[in-house]
Amino acid sequence: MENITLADVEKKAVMNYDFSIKNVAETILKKKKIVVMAGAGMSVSAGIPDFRSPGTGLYSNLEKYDLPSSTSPEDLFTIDYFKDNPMPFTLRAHCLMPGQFLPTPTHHFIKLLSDKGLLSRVYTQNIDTLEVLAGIPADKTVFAHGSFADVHCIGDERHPVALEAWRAQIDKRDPPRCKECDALVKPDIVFFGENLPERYVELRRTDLEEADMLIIVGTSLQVHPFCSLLNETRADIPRVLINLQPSGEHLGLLFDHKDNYRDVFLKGTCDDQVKALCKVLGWTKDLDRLMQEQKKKENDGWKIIVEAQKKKRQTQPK
Ligand code: CNA
Repeated sequence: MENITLADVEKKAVMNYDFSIKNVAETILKKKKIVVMAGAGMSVSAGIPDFRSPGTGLYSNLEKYDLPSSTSPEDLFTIDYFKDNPMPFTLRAHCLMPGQFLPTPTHHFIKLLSDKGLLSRVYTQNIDTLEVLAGIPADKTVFAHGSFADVHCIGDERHPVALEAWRAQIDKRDPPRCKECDALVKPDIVFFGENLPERYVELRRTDLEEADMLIIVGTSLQVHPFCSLLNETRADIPRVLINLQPSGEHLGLLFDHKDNYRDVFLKGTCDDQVKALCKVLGWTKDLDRLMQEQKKKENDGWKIIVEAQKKKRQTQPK
């Protein structure tokens, strides 16, 4: 896709070389198949640290997991490491247990894109399930790195485990084991060394080829293969990054480069930037309404995730 050469007139048609937030908002309204790529920065204001922000990210704060000095931050999420030493991940899972965090304005903005018929799909690297709590429809969401919304053992049979039973063990800081085969149990989040979910593999190609705009929020674009999605779109669609700092330049996002005709960097927190977008779009009331509705459900997070797991089990028992 990347190497397709566009004529000057086609390049101009993408954004008319106007990379202002006003033009981003106006462009959004002309689209129907927006793909959002999301990362941990989107959930920081919910109280969940990202990985790589210096000082506040998880990788700067690993001391509570009592890891040997030879351990790298990635080890915490590596399947072979987990098999040998499940305790650090158990402590991490306790900190991240769904239900303690609420979706952010950025999650609600994605819900609005969906409500208004503009969202093709959100591909999220996040595992915190806040997309579910924000009410983004399941068919519009791809949890590219899995999520905490379901739990299986890591034995060959992958026995399903009820979320409540798994949580009871995690709350005791006791690495859960399968009642049927004694294998360790873990949420369906993708560890380093594991394959990405089938749904990601099945939908990715068509979604990206058909996308008419890409919005990338809160990600350092360091994790493969997810980050390469941004080069799987057509060459004539705008790509907008909303982040505290530029990312993805190593993958070809051009921003200030003289050849840029389609990449926009909106610098700042995702929440501030989506609120500013909503203002131009005339969606501020809609965003406020979704946030007010959320407040009424603020204690229901865990229940919603448990119910969703039960419903899923009824339709697909394995
Ligand atoms: P990352 O590598 O930690 O990058 C986060 C990016 O977000 C950085 O570029 C930050 O500058 C930026 N950022 C931080 N706060 C904000 C903010 N408020 N507004 C805008 N930008 C901000 O995380 P990635 O998502 O890029 O890396 C992918 C990993 C992170 C995936 O495997 C995830 O599973 C994993 N992760 C997920 C969560 C979660 O589910 N909430 C939390 C931490 C890590």
